[in-house]
Parts: sequence; structure tokens; C-alpha cells
Amino acid sequence: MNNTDNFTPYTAPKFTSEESTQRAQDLYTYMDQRRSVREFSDRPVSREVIENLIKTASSAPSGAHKQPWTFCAVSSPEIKAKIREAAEKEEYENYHGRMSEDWLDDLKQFGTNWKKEFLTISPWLIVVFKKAYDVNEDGSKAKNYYVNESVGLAAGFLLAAIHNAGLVSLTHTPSPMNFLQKVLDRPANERPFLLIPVGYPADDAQVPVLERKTLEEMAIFY
Ligand code: IYR
Repeated sequence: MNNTDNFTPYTAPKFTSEESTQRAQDLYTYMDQRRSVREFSDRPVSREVIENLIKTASSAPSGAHKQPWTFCAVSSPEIKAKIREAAEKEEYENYHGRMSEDWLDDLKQFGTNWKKEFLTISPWLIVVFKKAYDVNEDGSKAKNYYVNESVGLAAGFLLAAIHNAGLVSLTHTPSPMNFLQKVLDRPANERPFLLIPVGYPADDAQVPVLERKTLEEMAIFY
């Protein structure tokens, strides 16, 4: 069946078809309540929670199981302030000329602007880096595969884990993001992928009224 002896039986839980039907429905109902939130509380979240969220993210599949990612979890107020300052500088330029009129128009419904208070209010920032390649012990380069797909999947697992813990997040992409490599002192093979504030929502947090596509609009069965 396979040409390696390093295999082991697959032992994930098994469910009846009724249980599968219920679980699929339940997870959809729960995940459909996830929203990107821009108004955070400063209520603390323990490091233990963040560690488990990151371990869940790292359970995602990846090209040749290279796990081409690094998660930087920032709770230091000094580092968060540095990140906010650099992000706002870039975003100011984006909102004052670098983004097209069409783009600004598409964003109107979200009420975003160059100010990013959430970067210092949320208790944690998780900065996801993709590893374009790995570095062997002798300093030579080792290839990674399907890096964007792999890190995108891990980020998806992370957002689901955050929601499962009753926390909120925002997939934030200040652009360009290379300042994160400098502020967090990451090596040249790591490139910032997403900046994700994590925490509890502010008591009075609001989110825009959005509709999700219906199944008919986004799925085709053959
Ligand atoms: N990065 C900017 C602009 C922005 C772009 C998209 I596409 C969004 O979905 C939301 C915002 C910002 O964070 O404000």
C-alpha cells in the first residue's frame, strides 16, 4: 500500500452519519457567527490560550509537511506601539493617495481609515510569517512548497480556533508590511503574511451589516 514503513493507523474519532450531519450543521451555525472585529477590549487573554491557538493553526496541512510558518505572538506594549506607529504611517499613505477611488469606495461600508487603535488596545497581536525557504544547519537553503496556500490554511485554522475560544480577530494587512520583519527581528527567509489582533470585543463593538453568499451563489454540485 505504501513504500515506507513509517506509517501508523489513522485513529481520528469516528461518527455515525447522523452525528456527521449534526456536527456539520452545528459547526456551520457556530462559524457563521464569526465576524472580523475592529473594536477590541483591553481585557487580557492568557498566554496559555494563545499557545493553544497557535498549535491549532500549526495542525494545518502544508506542502510536503514543511509547515512553512512562524507565529510571532506580541503582548509587549512597547512592541505593539512600534507596530502601530509603523502600520499607521503606511496606512496614512494608503488612504491619502496610494489606494484607488474604486478601492476606497469598496471599503466605505467597513468604516476603515488609517488609524489602527486596535493594534495597541488588543492584548495580543499574532503576526504570521511565511517562510519562503528554510535554512539548513550548514546555512544552505531548503525548499518549501505551496507556501501561500499552506500559510493561508494555517491562518484559517487560527481564525477558527480564535472564534472557538470566544475571542475575536481581524485579518489585518497593513501594506507594505515589511516593517514587521524589522520590528520583530525576523530573518530574511521570513516574510510577513498577516497581522492578526486577538482579544475580546469592546463592550460596544459594532460590525457592519453584511450578507454572505448563498450556497447557490458559491457552490456548484456535479
Ligand atoms: N489595509 C487597509 C485597507 C483595507 C483593505 C482591505 I481589501 C480591507 O478588506 C480592509 C482594509 C486597512 O487595514 O485599513
